[in-house]
Amino acid sequence: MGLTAVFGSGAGTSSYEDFHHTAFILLVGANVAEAHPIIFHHIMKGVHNGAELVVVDPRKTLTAQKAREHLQIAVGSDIALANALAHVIIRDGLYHKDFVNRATEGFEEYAASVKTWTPQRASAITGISAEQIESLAHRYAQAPTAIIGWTLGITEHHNAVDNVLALINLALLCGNVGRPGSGLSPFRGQNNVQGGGDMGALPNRLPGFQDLSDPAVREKFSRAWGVPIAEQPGWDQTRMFEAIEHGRMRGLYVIGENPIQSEANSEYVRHLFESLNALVVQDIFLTATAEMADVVFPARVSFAESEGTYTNSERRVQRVKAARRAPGQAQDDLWIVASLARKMGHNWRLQEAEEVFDEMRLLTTNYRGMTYDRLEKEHGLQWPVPEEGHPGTKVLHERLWAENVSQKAPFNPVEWMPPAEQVSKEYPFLLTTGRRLAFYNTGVQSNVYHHPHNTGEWMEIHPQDAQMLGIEDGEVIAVVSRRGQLEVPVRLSETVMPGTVFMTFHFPDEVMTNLLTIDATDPRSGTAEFKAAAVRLERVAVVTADGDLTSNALSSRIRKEDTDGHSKFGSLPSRVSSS
Ligand SMILES: Nc1nc2c(c(=O)[nH]1)N[C@H]1C(S)=C(S)[C@@H](COP(=O)(O)OP(=O)(O)OC[C@H]3O[C@@H](n4cnc5c(=O)[nH]c(N)nc54)[C@H](O)[C@@H]3O)O[C@H]1N2
Ligand SMILES: Nc1nc2c(c(=O)[nH]1)N[C@H]1C(S)=C(S)[C@@H](COP(=O)(O)OP(=O)(O)OC[C@H]3O[C@@H](n4cnc5c(=O)[nH]c(N)nc54)[C@H](O)[C@@H]3O)O[C@H]1N2
Ligand SMILES: [Mo]
Repeated sequence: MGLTAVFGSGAGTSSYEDFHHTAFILLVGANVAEAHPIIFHHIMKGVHNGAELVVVDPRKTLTAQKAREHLQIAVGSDIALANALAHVIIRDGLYHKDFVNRATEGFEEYAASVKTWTPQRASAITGISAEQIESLAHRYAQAPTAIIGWTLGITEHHNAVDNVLALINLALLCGNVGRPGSGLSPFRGQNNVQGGGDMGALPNRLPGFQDLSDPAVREKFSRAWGVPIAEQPGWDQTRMFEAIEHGRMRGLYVIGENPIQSEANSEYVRHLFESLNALVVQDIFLTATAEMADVVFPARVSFAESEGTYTNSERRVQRVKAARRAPGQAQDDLWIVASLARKMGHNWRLQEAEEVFDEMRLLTTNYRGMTYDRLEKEHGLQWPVPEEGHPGTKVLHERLWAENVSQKAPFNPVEWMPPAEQVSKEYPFLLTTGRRLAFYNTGVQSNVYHHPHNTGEWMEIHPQDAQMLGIEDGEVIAVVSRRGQLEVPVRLSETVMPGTVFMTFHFPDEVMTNLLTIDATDPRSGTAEFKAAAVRLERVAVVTADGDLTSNALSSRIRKEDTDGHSKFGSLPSRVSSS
């Protein structure tokens, strides 16, 4: 949303290769070492070549440990930091005046908006010293080239779009976009998030990010598909959930997601799903969501058995080939969707992946010059590739450096807002959630094998906080938020700061983290604030065999048998009624 608002397309502007020769890499809310190891490899190559790496993260992550400087920022305060950096850069005249005049608009208003954002003011909010802010501002502005990379520490907040705009403003200010070695780089979560967007899996866009509100675009697709294209955008997930709540949506078809465990405030999500007339789930595993479904479509063909393409974070469309044949009569997602359409009376042919790709080429300029043959020979191509002779595009928005810039990039002044939920006497800790290297999202795909590091969920808590609460390393404690509660073993760790605790959401069958998280969403992007929920921690007293009250100290994971029957642990009963 942020990138589209400023540049007209929602994609990272630079290439992995830009990390190799940039002077400065600023990572904000991104644990690249654990969540994007391939990209991290490119970043470390840059560091090896002399790039300065600065990491802004509330936790001392593996990524932060590799940085020249780690700024341990308070959760949800990134706009305060970005505005203060801009304040210093403008105050000291270090911004790229030529670029700002030529390629941007709204500078005066933006400069006025950061006027009050002194490093002192930001320091009080972020917990980062004013000196560190001054110094970072100077180093970022004076670096000949610089890339800002970010992920969920920025985008999983109730003011996610503002968070992103604050970072874009900084890059515009210093001319750090649209040229080699400089750029704005959101790392895509899954292997094909970018590809999903490219295909038009967004409520207000058609394939190639073409705008649904443009009559010419609708006309084009309407002719190609032989059906009228509705003018009004569809619903994003937040809107759908609202519609279910109000009885305006009665059926849901879920493909390749496990929302009952991955959505924030999962007790509420479960309640919504139970109220549906029809829930259809299409997955390669029988997930907790599938267990609730009226109908399950087994998509038994996995990535390793499929043909197609993936688009990665640098817009590179890459050919994937089936490495093995799918078992028995297993069918892939494309076949299932097409067959369903046929049952519904539409005359869809059962197509091969390449035919779908060729249709994409026909209807979108970004893909026009790509063929399966080229993708294979040239190790993927970066869109836009407007015609067959085109080599692909490494750097987006080079037009901003032209003599006469036709479409200027606007500054968007943004104000800091605290997380939706503040700590209070009753809920004195801020819980932030995220990932660990050896596990994947809700664990459906990563918990099926046994791994020596598979110790289950634990909560990271600073030793100082643990001492204050009288909690020992390995002890199982209760965690309570306004939405739910659960029990989890703790690990004392200085990777978090006092007052902040960290959990993953990788083991929902045992520890259902999303019972705690808050479903406050950004009204524009629809993303929930997974990164900030106020919680209270309580010792769990148990009665021992001889009648004593002791704390329940367990160093191993909570076993499934211990938690079965407690709905709060997320072992979900099947649906009561499916009428
Ligand atoms: N191993 C592994 N890799 C994965 C995944 C996985 O499950 N496992 N999932 C994939 C997916 S879907 C995604 S979207 C990506 C996500 O990739 P990342 O976004 O890198 O992963 P997270 O751990 O969710 O969060 C990143 C960091 O944000 C920090 N953070 C939290 N709150 C704030 C804040 O307010 N400000 C700042 N500056 N930082 C904050 C956290 O401490 C954390 O280190 O990973 C992908 N890669
Ligand atoms: N607390 C907390 N919650 C979070 C987050 C967080 O940081 N903290 N992060 C959020 C983010 S960024 C994300 S992306 C979501 C992820 O949430 P989900 O996408 O719901 O989680 P996954 O476990 O990745 O589920 C993917 C499903 O797709 C299935 N699948 C895999 N391949 C195929 C296939 O080829 N075809 C079909 N049909 N199915 C397939 C898998 O079996 C699995 O069930 O979680 C969100 N939830
Ligand atoms: Mo994600």
